[in-house]
Amino acid sequence: MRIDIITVLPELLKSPFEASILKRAIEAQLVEIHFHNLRDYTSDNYKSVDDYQYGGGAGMVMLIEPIDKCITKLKSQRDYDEVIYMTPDGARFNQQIANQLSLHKNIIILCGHYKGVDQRVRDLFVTKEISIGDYVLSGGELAAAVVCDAVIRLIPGVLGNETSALTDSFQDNLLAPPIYTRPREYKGHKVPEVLFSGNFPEIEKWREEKAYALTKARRPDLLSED
Ligand code: 6GU
Repeated sequence: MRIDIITVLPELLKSPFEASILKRAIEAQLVEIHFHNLRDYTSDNYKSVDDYQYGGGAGMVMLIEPIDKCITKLKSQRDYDEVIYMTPDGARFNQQIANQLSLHKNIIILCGHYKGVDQRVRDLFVTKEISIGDYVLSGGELAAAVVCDAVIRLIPGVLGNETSALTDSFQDNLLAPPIYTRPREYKGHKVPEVLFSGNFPEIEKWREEKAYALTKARRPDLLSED
């Protein structure tokens, strides 16, 4: 998979890809990340990427021209499955969207900044708009890093144990059950006995019951989703 990220702040985005699982995924060539600084696509001496909005009102708007130049150049080099715009008014990101995105070959992620982009960018280039939750960040960069992390870990081979993404919270619309490791007893607090039974159907049943009870208590909304 190849991900091209268009941003005015590439430095804000780099570090999440330089550690742990994402770093290893890149080293193993399971994913390629390319950053594109919008300022490299400007046409005036000031390297403007934004301007005041027509009609008046607070906040700057990202210009269409540098974005057009960058996207058009990328599209001339390969086909893209999606051009994703990160924006607080996009569709709320979830595991299902992460699963879908992980199947793609090439995607572009455009990070919004200031008030956002000129509407014509959305009308002409963007195929999917994503928000990571109901709060406003100062830019789409951190949200893009969140989406990339969630997607990349789903690419086959990225996680050591292939099954471990399948047992994540949300994969079956259930939160994950409690997990334990040694010691068996810590300051009087014991690990549930069933986990030592060696009876795997019994252990699986316990985990399912715990996952269901936890989901019912914390996220009943997940149980009513299809
Ligand atoms: Cl994608 N961008 C911004 N600026 N704020 C957000 C967001 C995105 N998702 C949640 N809040």
